[in-house]
Amino acid sequence: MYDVAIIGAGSMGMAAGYYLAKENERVVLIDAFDPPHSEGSHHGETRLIRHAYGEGESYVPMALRAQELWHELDRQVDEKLFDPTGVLNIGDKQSGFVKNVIESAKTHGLNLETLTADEVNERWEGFQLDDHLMGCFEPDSGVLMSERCIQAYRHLAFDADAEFKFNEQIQKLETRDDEVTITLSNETIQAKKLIISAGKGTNQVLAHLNEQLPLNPTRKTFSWFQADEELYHSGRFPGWAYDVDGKTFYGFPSIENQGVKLGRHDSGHALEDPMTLAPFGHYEDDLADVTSQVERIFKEPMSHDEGKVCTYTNTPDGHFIIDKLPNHANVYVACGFSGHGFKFSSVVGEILTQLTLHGRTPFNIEPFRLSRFN
Ligand code: PYC
Repeated sequence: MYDVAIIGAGSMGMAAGYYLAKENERVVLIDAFDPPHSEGSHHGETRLIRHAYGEGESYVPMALRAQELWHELDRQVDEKLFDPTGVLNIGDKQSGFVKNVIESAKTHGLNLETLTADEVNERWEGFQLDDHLMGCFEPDSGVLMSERCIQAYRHLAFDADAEFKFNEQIQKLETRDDEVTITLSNETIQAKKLIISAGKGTNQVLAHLNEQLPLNPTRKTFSWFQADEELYHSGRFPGWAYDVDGKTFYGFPSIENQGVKLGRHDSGHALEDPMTLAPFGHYEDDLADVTSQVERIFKEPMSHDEGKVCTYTNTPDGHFIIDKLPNHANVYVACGFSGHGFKFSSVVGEILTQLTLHGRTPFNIEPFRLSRFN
């Protein structure tokens, strides 16, 4: 009998697997693929970590703890996991995102520099922001190497005796008061507690328990552009988030000569079958969205190099779900990260560890409760 089974060993699940195994829990991680992989929400090499949080000031304590845990993880492995590029939050004065960034910094005493468009363009010559925009620069945040982070947690979890069942589909799932039974293709697993962190596949897992959550898997794209390394390399150019006229984008400097990466955060195509994604280029806006953004904010022309697709698992309000599943003892769900969750996966792993071990966490997870959808 395992202490904890985790279904979905992507960002959140792999981190939880490591922190639980480190606490000497007997842990099994189950995944439909072999993580890190490109079927979840952690591929594409990089993710931003932002501290002054445009989605709401209540995320800040989690963002700061997540950053501490990423630094700790970085020290435990040979490869670099975090690049301290800083992040520039761009918007007009009406942008709710930028207002939240400023509010977050004030409330939590974060390092934040507020700059006019001219000041931004002067400091980072690769930008050409319009006059009506402003930038809020967080020098302490930056870029996470997302696939390497999952790989690092995987190694550490393995070393701490976590067991892996990868490339496995759930055939059957049953919960009883003090026990969960999971049937895979060739074996049946029993555990005292269960964490479901299956990303876009969460409702497919929950269907075995006759449960469903308000999750809307959405097809998203991101692209790399060839850029002048002199202006756009990560020692010189920051990560950035952009909220103007209701359109939101995010982007990265060129890291390890890979070119500039960016994607559109809002919009996207709703997925009827979350397991089937049309390839990049299938829709006209796959390329049009990013090329128009490149022309809008960068000084230098850039040519499109490569595009990829991924899935956001969106909730109706864009906020996460981290909670106990009602009607099932000892089952926790962490899902609906709505395209801005990766940076938190270290701390979500810690929170899931606290919840499964003690039934509570010192972090405020009230905004992430399922009861908000009642
Ligand atoms: O939340 O910073 C973010 C982000 C980057 C890419 C998608 N979301």
